[in-house]
Amino acid sequence: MPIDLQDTITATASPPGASLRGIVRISGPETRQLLAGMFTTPPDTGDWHSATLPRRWPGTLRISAFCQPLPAALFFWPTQRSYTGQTMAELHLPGSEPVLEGVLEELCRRGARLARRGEFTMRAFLNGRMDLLQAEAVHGVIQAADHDELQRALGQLGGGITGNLRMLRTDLIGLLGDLEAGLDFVDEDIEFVSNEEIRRRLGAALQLIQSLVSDAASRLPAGHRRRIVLAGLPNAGKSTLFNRLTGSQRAIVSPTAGTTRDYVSTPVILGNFTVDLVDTAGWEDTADSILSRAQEFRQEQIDAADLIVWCRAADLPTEQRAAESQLHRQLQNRGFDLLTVKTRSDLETTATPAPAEDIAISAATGAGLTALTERLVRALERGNQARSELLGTSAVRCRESLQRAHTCLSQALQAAVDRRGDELISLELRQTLRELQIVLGEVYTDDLLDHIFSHFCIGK
Ligand SMILES: Nc1nc2c(ncn2[C@@H]2O[C@H](COP(=O)(O)OP(=O)(O)OP(=O)(O)O)[C@@H](O)[C@H]2O)c(=O)[nH]1
Ligand SMILES: [Mg+2]
Repeated sequence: MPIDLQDTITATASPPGASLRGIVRISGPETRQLLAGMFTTPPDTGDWHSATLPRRWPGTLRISAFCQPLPAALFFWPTQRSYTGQTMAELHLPGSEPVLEGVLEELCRRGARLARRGEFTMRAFLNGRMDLLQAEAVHGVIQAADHDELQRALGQLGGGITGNLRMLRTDLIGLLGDLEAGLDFVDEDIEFVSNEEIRRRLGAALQLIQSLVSDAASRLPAGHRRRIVLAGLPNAGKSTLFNRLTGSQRAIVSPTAGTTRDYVSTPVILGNFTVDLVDTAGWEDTADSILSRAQEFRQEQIDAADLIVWCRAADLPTEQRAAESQLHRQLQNRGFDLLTVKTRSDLETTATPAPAEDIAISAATGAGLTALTERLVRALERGNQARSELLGTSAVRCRESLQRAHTCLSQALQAAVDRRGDELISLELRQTLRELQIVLGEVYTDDLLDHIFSHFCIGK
């Protein structure tokens, strides 16, 4: 999409459908003139046309399509100190679709054009009101799948990570300046910064980038929910547990082994997280085609799982235990995050001790279910610790640059340790700074902006 900041753009900024209040947003150099013939304030409230400070103005709006003036409030930002970094206004009106459409038509008739997806936020970015990480955070706040993701998006929007990266960049620019100044005086043996100091500063920089690299590697795109998959042998009580945890009867339960064929997935709230809970078919060898399709579905779900809850019936017949343990071990060996649950614990007999499990529950009596939920929340929090800063969408965009910045910094540090000369360190530092510029969105292409902002909604 061509980038044009001189057009005056408009869009509805409130959600579709009838509501008490609807909002039409306008941004661009012609905002004041466009509204001049439409919006009027009562005589005692002053003249909004000559306003120099942002303010709310009560009044009425005249639209040629309607006979009566509409009650409206105008929020007007006359200068560049607005969300978009240019003159901007919001009309707060009765939230009726025909009213909002009428206002948009009138504004377009007077010279505005309809805004594209994310165009208000793109203007904010292009006018320096926020950096790319913050612009991505605006989308993150809107799309947040749960409380935890919302917190991260708000942190990024507030500039937490940007602040750290900017500080790092300032320090690296300072270090580069010292190194390059030293290069000019290399014959006179003047040292602007000691080797020890270089190593200390590079080490600190590397630590920050290292944490961002692992953070970026593990982030999911915004709005992507994590997946907890219930697995185990047929009749282990997976579907019964699924129904208990989801408070539904979505999964069919029966004493016949092999009841679940297709998998069933439902979002559930666990602490601050919303996850997809998935019930799968019990694990069995089979030549039957429907059954084997069910086993394929199960395998797909297992492969996509963030956490597997392995269900092992307390009354599992002794002759099945060896095979069951083998399957369990296979999953462990493949490195899955696994929580082993002893199900149907009310049916346990003391005759033969069962293998050790993490936790025992009974879906029939409700025993252990609260403890299981707590364990699941803890497992989700554990999985979250390594990924505390970056939003998923930013992580996907920045992953390669962060990785390259990390490589350059490691090489710079190694060059300092080996005392291979300040030219080499400078070279690596220059490349690191270029990668940081990409992360902060100071270097970008139109295609990249298109890609980022096309995921936004219109009016944002
Ligand atoms: N007593 C008791 N029975 C249970 C418990 N959990 C499940 N059951 C019973 O065990 C049987 C199998 O339960 P399901 O939930 O269908 O087991 P599943 O693991 O989904 O089985 P498949 O879909 O065949 O793989 C049903 O008759 C349930 O009523 C429990 O905690 N206590
Ligand atoms: Mg089942």
